[in-house]
Amino acid sequence: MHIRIKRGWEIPEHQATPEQVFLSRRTLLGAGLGLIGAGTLPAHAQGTDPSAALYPAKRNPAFTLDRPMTPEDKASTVNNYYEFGTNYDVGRAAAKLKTRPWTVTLDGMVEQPRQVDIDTLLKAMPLEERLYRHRCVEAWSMAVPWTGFPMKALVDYARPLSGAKYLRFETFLDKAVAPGQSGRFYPWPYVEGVTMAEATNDLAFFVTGIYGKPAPNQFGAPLRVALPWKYGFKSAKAIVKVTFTDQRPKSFWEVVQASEYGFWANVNPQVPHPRWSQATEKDIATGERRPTLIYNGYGPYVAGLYAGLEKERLFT
Ligand SMILES: Nc1nc2c(c(=O)[nH]1)N[C@H]1C(S)=C(S)[C@@H](COP(=O)(O)O)O[C@H]1N2
Ligand SMILES: [Mo]
Repeated sequence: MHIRIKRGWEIPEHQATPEQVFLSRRTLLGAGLGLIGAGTLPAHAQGTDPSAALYPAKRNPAFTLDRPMTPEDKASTVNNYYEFGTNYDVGRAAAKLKTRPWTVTLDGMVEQPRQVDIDTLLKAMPLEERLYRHRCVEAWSMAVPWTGFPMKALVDYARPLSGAKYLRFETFLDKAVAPGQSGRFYPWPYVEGVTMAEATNDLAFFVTGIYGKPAPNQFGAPLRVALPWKYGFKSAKAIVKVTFTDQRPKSFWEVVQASEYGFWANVNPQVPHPRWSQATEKDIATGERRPTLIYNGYGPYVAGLYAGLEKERLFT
């Protein structure tokens, strides 16, 4: 039986948060909380980011939200980035990462392995803005305007061979700049991966910016992944290499604790983490709890990707 489910863009207009409401909420929140200072200024704020002129990119209206956008000051001060510390306040530490020059290697099962400078890549990719929800496996969530390009555009650019089944993402490795990478317990560098079918789905996105500007370092500049139907740990930051392979990549958290963090990691409120429930999530801006949605609300786009894979641990 075919059940027609409403897509994200079919949400009635009155349920979307208009920009003005967002802006006034932000002012209120800012006034109420006493904003945290800018700290170390990232490259874009100093006007030194060579990609600054590419922003803001045109918003793709297909991707709408069912909740208010998270104010910039909140999203910028609640981040997960173990390379720079295990708390959520990593902005200052992450600002030390030099994001220029930055080379991205595209290798493995491709017609011709190559290395591309981030600014060359940015000019070759169709930049757009998308409003996406983000759901961390630790049961917090936000909703932000990412700028970036469809993952499919990079797949086409890389020209994979027909035998390639997965993309493997690798984060930079530099202990001198990232104190967390000296911790021997962890299998650095951070690695993540998706299937080719997932990567070429409409929702899979590479992020280069946020809030209409190049992304500050704590968000994973200059290149990170956004897979909004999966738990946040799948969205690797500061990527230096994308490898096309026929072997399923073993991701960072899977190596650390496979019983808790698997390859698929699709959001599902009915499948608890071994140590906590996933039924609800906490909004990082308001502290409000709301019910978690299957595939983080993106089921109409992605549920079909998993047909025939029911025996896999799709939700861990
Ligand atoms: N390289 C790297 N990527 C990472 C992480 C990390 O520690 N290192 N944390 C992940 C987790 S658990 C989450 S929830 C998101 C957080 O993204 P945000 O800080 O932009 O909200 O980044 C993901 N990507
Ligand atoms: Mo997370």
